[in-house]
Amino acid sequence: MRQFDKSQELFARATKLIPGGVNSPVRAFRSVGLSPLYIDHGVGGHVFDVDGNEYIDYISSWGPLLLGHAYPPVQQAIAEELKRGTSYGACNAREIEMAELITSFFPSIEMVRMVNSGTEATMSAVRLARGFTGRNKIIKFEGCYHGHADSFLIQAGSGLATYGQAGSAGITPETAVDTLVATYNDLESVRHLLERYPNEVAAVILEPVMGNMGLILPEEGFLSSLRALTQERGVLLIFDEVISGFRAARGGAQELYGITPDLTCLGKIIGGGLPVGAFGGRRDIMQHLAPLGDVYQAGTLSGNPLALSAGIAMLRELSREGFYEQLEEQGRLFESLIRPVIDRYSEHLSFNRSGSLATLFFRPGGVHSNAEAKQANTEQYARFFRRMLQEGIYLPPSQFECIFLSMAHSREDYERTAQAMILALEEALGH
Ligand code: HOZ
Repeated sequence: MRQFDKSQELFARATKLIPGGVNSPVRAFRSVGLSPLYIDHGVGGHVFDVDGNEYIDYISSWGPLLLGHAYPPVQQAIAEELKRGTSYGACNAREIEMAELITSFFPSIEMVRMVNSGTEATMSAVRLARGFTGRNKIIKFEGCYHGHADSFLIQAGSGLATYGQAGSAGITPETAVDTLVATYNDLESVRHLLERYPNEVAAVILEPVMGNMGLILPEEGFLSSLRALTQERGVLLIFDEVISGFRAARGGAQELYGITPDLTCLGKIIGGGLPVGAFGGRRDIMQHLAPLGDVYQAGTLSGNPLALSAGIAMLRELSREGFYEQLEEQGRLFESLIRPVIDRYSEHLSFNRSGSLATLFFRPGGVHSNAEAKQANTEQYARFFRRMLQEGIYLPPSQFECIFLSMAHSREDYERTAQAMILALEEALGH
C-alpha cells in the first residue's frame, strides 16, 4: 500500500490557513474521498509526491504540459530569461514574438492581447464583445467552463460540476440575468434564446470541444450551424480554446472543425507551465481595446517575459514538422491499449477521445451531452480513482475533468495503465 503521510501532514497545515486547504477546488480530492497529494516534482510524463511515490501523470497540469514535466528547452528558456529579470510592467520583445507565433498558428486571430490566465482571457473577451456590439447579454452552454469570472459561473462544468453546484454565491442577480444558458449540441436552444432576446445578445461563448464535463465532442454540423446562426444575427462567436488550443490541432479545434470564430481565448500551453492567457481575433473588434478604443483591459504582469519565454519555447517545439501527427499517434496508442479493458466492462462505461484528450465515463451507451455526462456514476469513478492511485496512476480527481496525454508518455505507461485498469474496474464496479 502506498503511504501518503507527508501529504496528509501538509494538508492538515494547509487547511488552517488556506480555505479547504487548496487554491483551486478540484485538486482538493473531495469528490474522490481522499485528501490531496502534494507533488514534489515532475519528470516527463510522471510526477513524484512528497512521500516519494511515483505516478504516471494524466493531468499534465490540466493541459499546459503537452511536452511533459521539466521539459529541457522550456526550462532553458526560463533560466535564460531569469538572468535578465522577472517583470518590468513595460513593453518587452517577448510579447511581439508570442503575438507572431499565436497569429501564425491561428489564422482567425489578427490581433491578440496577453493576459495572465484563461479566466482573464474569457472575461476580457466578453467585455470586448459587449463594448463592440453595444449589447449586454451573452449565451453560454450548460457544462462549459470558462474560468471563474462572474458571468460564467452559471451551470458551469469543472469544479462546479465536480461538487454538484449549479452556480456560485456572490454573483449579483443583475449579472446573472445577462448570462443565458443554452444546451451544447442543440442549435435550437441557441436559436430559441436569440429569438427571445432579439438584438440583446453580444456573444455566444463555448468550448468548441467540451473539456470541463469530461470530454464531450461537438456533433456533426453543430459548430458550423452555430457559426452561421451567430453571423446571421450579428452575434459574436467566441471560442474558448484554453484547453483545445494547440492541442486539438495546430490551430486548435477551429482548425479541426474548419470554423472561423470572431474571438478566441487561449491559455495553458502558451505559458509552457507558467501563468499566461491571451485573447484575440478580428482586427476590427480588437481595435476597440484601450488605448485604441473604449473597452478597458489591463494588467501589470500581462506579457510577463518569464512566462512568455516559456510559452515561446513551447510553441517552437510544436511548430516542428510532424508534431501533431505524433500527438495524434499518442492518443491512438493510448486508446488501442486500454480499449480491450473498456470493452470488457462496456455495460458500465463509455469512452470519449479526441487526439490527446480523453474521458472514461462511468455511464454506458456513450456520452454526447452534458445531461448524459451528469448521469455518470461518480461513486464508481471515486473507487476507480482510488485504486488507480494505489497502482501509481494519477487521474483527474473528478469524473468531470479530462485525461491529458502528453508527448512524454510512453507505450510502457499506457500498458501499465491498462493493467491497473483491470484491477481498478473490478473494484469500482464490484465484480
Ligand atoms: N479548472 C481546472 C480544470 N479544468 C482545475 C484547476 C485546478 O484545480 O488546478
